[in-house]
Amino acid sequence: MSRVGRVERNTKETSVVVEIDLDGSGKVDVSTGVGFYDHMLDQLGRHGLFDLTVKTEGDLHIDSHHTIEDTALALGGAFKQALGDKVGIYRFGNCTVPLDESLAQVTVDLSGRPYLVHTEPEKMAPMIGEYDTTMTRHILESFVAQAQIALHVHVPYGRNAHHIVECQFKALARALRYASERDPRAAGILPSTKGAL
Ligand SMILES: [Mn+2]
Repeated sequence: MSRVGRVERNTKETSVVVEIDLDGSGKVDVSTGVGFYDHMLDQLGRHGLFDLTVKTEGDLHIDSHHTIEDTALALGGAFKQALGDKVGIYRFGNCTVPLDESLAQVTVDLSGRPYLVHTEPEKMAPMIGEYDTTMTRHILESFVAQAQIALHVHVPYGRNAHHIVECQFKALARALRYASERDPRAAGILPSTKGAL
């Protein structure tokens, strides 16, 4: 049984296609027109061991906001689709990832309810290439809203903006992988006493 998701999203601001295979091998083909964001989505696929295709054409003549946000929305939707009925998965996952001087701690519950808690250093370079660093929280909000997961992301310390953002995507990738992977002891079992996730 394959666990794949596909979302196509078209508005006057952006056209987005996202495909994800949760049981992939980290094969990534991403192009959003925002170099640093491509680099982050590459981390997500690689460290999540997801096969991930992202094609976004957005209104970059305005700025990168819609392009980044709408891609995150589609990614969240595709991830939720791929999770399917959530039978036999671990459900919870966490990972702490350092990147030189920066540290990210990510905890996830594939709960069916959207909730984000996010903290990162307030002082950070405002831009990384065309990537506005205030967009990281907006990406996580958008992803969480569509994926319907509880996500806690904390960067207790860090100095370099590139490192601060990248360690969050790496830890997110690994936490999502652990939570979505099949638990060999739980085959056929839904990880909820409520009977629904
Ligand atoms: Mn927005």
